[in-house]
Amino acid sequence: MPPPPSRPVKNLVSTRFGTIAIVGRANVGKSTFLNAALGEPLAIVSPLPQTTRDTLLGVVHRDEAQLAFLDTPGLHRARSELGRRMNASAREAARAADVVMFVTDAEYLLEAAAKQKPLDPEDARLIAELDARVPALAVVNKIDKLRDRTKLIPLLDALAKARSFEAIVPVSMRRAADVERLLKLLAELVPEGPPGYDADTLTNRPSSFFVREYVREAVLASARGEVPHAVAVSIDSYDDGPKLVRIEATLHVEKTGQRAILIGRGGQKLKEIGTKARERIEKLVGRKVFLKLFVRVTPRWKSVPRQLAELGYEKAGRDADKEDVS
Ligand SMILES: Nc1nc2c(ncn2[C@@H]2O[C@H](COP(=O)(O)OP(=O)(O)OP(=O)(O)O)[C@@H](O)[C@H]2O)c(=O)[nH]1
Ligand SMILES: [Mg+2]
Repeated sequence: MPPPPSRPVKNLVSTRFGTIAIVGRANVGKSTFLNAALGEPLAIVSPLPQTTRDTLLGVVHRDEAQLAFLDTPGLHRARSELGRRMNASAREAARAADVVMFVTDAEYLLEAAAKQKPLDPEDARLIAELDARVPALAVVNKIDKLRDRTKLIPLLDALAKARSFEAIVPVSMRRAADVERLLKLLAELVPEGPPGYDADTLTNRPSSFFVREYVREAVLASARGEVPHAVAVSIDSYDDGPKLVRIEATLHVEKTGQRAILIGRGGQKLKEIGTKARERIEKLVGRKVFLKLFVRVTPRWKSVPRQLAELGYEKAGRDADKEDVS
């Protein structure tokens, strides 16, 4: 299997290093931040919740610090073993990190205030779960969507009351200056020490992981309703030639109807998904890619532990068996 993607080596020695877990509810913009911080779209992003299913490492190399980000699945009310594993993986990352970056959506604060509540109940629960000894930053994202930003300012106080945060920062992850500001703040919060990764390390996942993710991202962009969440991707073969990478992958769905939707009339939908995914994979591997996709019904794959493991969704952390309450 090819090595994980890397970037050209910059000659620098940072004096600070730490892991930063990016945690929050689904769809708040955690992966958008990771990509902006890295300067490349490594993580998959979509307007649908529960896009990220696995914790993903992305290492940002700066002169002043090396920041090892862990982008995590959005904490949510789990309805399957997959959902429980996703939540467990996010909690595990938060527990192991030097710094936690808690992300929420500005609209959640406004909605809570409209209901006479200080915080969104799921956000409140999530903040309460964070280890009080770990320094944490609160990030209120998507302020670009607000018509009147002044309304948000007094509401930020509710976050300060819920926990001691190093800073509470309203941002738009779509603004480079805001992302830069967060990186500066985080670089000051991580411990002093030598870098934990080589200067060319971007992530620790192999290319095959990103192939699965980019196929899933194409599905998230092309299919509607329950279908995107019913899909898992497995790699059947990966032939790494000097000029061409040949990949065969299977899209697993839960029901026959979902299979028909993904294939589409005359195979049109599957073709559209394949083209989108192929273009994204070609950028990752820097070569031409031949991608062949199959669709298979694998009933209840989200709930059967053996199938989850086969599809790459391992059990994470010591809470993996804990009853989920978030
Ligand atoms: N308007 C606006 N949209 C944003 C901003 N940041 C992220 N988004 C959008 O919000 C949606 C969700 O973003 P993601 O980065 O996938 O969110 P996430 O927190 O990683 O979601 P999960 O992986 O499902 O937990 C995408 O459509 C993003 O383009 C922002 O600052 N402003
Ligand atoms: Mg995500």
